[in-house]
Amino acid sequence: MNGYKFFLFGCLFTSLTWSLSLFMYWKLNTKPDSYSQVKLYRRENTFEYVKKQKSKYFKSHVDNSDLEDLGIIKTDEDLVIRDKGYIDHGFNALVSQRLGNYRKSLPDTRHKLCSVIQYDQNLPTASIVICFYNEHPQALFRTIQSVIRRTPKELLHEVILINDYSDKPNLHEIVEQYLKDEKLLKVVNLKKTNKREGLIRARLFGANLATGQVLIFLDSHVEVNIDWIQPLLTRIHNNRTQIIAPIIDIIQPDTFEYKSSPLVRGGFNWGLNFKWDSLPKGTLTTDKDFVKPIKTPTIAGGLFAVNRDYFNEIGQYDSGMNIWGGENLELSFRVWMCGGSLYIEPCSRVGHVFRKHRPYSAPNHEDTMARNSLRLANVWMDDFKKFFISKRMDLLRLDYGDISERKALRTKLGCKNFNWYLENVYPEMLLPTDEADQLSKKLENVEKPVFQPWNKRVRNYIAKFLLNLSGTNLCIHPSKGHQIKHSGLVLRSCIRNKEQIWYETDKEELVLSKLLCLDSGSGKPAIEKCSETGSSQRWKHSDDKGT
Ligand code: LR7
Ligand code: MN
Repeated sequence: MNGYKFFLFGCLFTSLTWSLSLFMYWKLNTKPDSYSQVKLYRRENTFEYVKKQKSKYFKSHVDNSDLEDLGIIKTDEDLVIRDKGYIDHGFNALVSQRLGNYRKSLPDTRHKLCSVIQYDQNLPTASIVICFYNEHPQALFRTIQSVIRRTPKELLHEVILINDYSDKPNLHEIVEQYLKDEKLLKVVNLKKTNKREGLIRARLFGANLATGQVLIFLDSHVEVNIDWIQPLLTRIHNNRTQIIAPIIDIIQPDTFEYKSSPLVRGGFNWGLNFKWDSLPKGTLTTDKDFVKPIKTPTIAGGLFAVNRDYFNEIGQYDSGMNIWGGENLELSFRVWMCGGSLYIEPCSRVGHVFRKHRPYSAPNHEDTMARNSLRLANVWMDDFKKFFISKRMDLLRLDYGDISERKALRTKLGCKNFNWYLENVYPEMLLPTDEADQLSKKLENVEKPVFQPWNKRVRNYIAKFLLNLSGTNLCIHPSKGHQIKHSGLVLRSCIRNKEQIWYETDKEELVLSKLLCLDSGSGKPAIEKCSETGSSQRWKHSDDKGT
């Protein structure tokens, strides 16, 4: 009796294992042509990886897993490459170098529904314009290779590469030789400007050489992801006045890990800095919402696609803008106010290296962001420019050059006014006066507002950070203690505690642990009681995006 039961159980077990193996064999040998199979296809890679790594633990992001060892310092030379790289590029150049000219697999960060979308065969062709200044060679090569290998041939009209008069020795020759060796000179057109122009005029130089139907601008340290171009071209194909940006995924500057970005849209503040805003509540409820284009008041500026004729019709860029900054808001306001529109396409993903700091400055250390912002405020913002100026009284006497041509463009195109833009495109944007009203309303509802004795107004904290000496583990630290007035400042190992966490306020103060303000009054930096008026407590940093 027992033997019989055992036999029956054995038969059942064997047939079950066989059916399961047959099923697995069939699944793993089928190509991923629909979403339900995509996951399995990814798991195939996982299996390969697990085999390769043998005893190593399992990782969810298969494609980033090989990065682990790339940062290991083996020689003194490695150390120099890494540390000099942080200064020259704002990222770990040793990892970038070892990662090489192309990375085969990136995590597919799109929503699952994106991979089943069938795109029109008959899309317009694209000229990709990339300008660079002193870029790290491998970062640039990865940008080019990712474009060439992840763009269907018939859609890639050309890549236009503009060297913005880089002064790194031999960089131009290195790039030229690389393109020759890789036989890329047919697709990639490398040109150099005659002087340092800045990213705005360098892009214009490239755009004016282009002959494809659509222009796509990219920064020189990006990697485009799977099927990145089709969603962009599709939108423009359907409506020539839409400008479309991809979702900008994050390439981490220390490890080069590729991470997905959430769906957000672009906005700005009255300091005329670009910022990301979360989507209005309820926008993302069903799966389908995750693949719909996102209407956006502004774009980040670095990566977008535009119909080439339309780009020329609406006045390209303001060529009077120098080096860096402001052109993204100028383009955004202009497009909306003059009849076009801006969208972010969630199925198009491009990774961008978010650097630790901007590693270059403008000639003569000009604050080009300020100058460019003044130009755009005076051309496009009508009376609302006062809100910018009142935040930046220091700019009142700054010479921002001649803007008559841009004003004439606005008249010629018959554009709507800035009030229309705010009401219709960015109704969430509060005027500083509304902000004050909202704040006092909030205060009315607070029964006993608690004020610190030193604090006559409610401080509005807009950022929180350590002051970290770039490329080191050293942070600014009070010599006597964070609660002690007149305490000087020294460098100590970063420990992220009360003694090191600074808060930036909307009045440009830097407040240590929300208590005492960074002060330069005595000639040496120290922490002092926060005063309402003292200009010795107002601090500016040239890049507030952390890029
Ligand atoms: O003088 C220069 N000449 C250049 O050719 C200075 C820069 N450049 C090149 C540079 O090599 C790079 O390829 O221009 C490109 C952009 O410069 P970055 O990478 O220093 O700019 P960023 O990434 O710090 O800043 C963002 O804002 C800029 C405002 O002028 C531009 O619009 C950038 O394109 C833009 N980048 C992005 O939108 C990527 C996503 C970041 C975010 C948010
Ligand atoms: Mn960039």
